[in-house]
Amino acid sequence: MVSRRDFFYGAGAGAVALGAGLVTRAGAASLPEAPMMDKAATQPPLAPPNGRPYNPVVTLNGWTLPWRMKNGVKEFHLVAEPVVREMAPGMKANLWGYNGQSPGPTIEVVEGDRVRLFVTNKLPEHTSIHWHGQRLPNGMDGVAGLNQPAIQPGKTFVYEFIAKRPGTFMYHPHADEMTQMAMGMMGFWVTHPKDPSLHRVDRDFCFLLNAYDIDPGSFTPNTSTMLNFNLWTFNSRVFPGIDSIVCGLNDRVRIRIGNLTMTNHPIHLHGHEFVVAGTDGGWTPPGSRWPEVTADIAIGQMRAIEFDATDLGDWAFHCHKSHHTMNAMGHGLPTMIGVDQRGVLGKINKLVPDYMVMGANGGSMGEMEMPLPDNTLPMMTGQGPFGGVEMGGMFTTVKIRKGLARNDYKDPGWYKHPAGTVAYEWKGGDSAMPDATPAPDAKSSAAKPGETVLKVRKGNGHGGH
Ligand SMILES: [Cu+2]
Repeated sequence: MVSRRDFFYGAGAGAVALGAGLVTRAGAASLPEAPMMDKAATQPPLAPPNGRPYNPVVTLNGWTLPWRMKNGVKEFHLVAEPVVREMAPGMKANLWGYNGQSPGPTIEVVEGDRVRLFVTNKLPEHTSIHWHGQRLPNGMDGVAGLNQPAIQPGKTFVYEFIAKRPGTFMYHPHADEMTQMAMGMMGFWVTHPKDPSLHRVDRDFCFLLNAYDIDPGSFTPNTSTMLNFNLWTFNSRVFPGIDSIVCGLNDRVRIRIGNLTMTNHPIHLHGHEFVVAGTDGGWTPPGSRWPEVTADIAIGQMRAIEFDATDLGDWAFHCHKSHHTMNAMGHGLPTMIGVDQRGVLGKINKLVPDYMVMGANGGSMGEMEMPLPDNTLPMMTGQGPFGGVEMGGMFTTVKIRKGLARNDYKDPGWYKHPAGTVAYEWKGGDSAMPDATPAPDAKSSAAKPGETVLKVRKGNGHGGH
């Protein structure tokens, strides 16, 4: 009998063929290191230290998993384990994830790479990993029971395949799936084209859409929830804990989004049109693209949207379902608009402590000073330069600035609006903006009345195949 330590580290004879997916003892002797991450902040892109060149992605509030090259094979080590994820300052959640965080690290490889992934299970139950969207041998597809035995606690399995198709992918368990996805087990995968001049953009971001049901004041998701999630997240973060997407003026920007929630999300960008340049199945042919400002991302889908960052500012970027831009406590409240409820809250609170009523003039709960249980975020929150943003959940900003260095992803602070370009209170008299003068930052890309501008992608290599 082999002890766990021997199983992981013991060298020796008796190597078994890898095809069955089990670690051989010889293989286990050289298990690659499993880097861990202890921060929820967006990490800088990982420039490939070896292997073939590519233009790395930036994972929003995430990171890319380093690898080692072994005889030309890219080896990664994922550890499935319980993690504590900060969802926003002031709230932490007990989740399950990989290598210290949920979601797990992004895996980046190049089309044609031979990839070997060691997966160690430190969860209290069995798991597996399905490589969502990949072309691979059937026995590497990761459906426990169907394609492989489940990975039992304490065991390490090996997956090995060639990353055949460039594009946008995800990974997640295919074992006790409802529980494990509800606990945050998922990650992003990008296979870059082998010709790095293809599909080239200036900034390439990615994140997953995920959702949790965590009762206010508690730390652990309710894993039996099927629809009524109360925290709608980008990479297991909620606004105002989601980092901004920082872009240089006139950069070509790609944002890759994968949806591992149980509902669809119409993702909306302000101030710019984009095209869907990639889907689950690969790059879209350029002739099939049309401009839009909202892309609905269905359950299990990936979308890569692209746009030219032509207009300076802090542009909202969010799910358009309004209850998905709210944090917990947003459900089950009656509409109180127009109801005179002076004194009602006090009376109700004698019967139901912590009961909250909606304002008579609308929601405006961002401004309400409610005592919240520990480890609970306000429902609609976030301070902007002009006051409360009154958002939560799936909301962030695309910040477009002049003169950013190519690899500068630091938050530049709030946009400083040129004089005369901010909506203002009318107090009589003439407009503060001279008539018929374009705003100083407006590029001449605007359509004349009656004219439709269809933005054609600029530059080389955006053309797909
Ligand atoms: Cu949504």
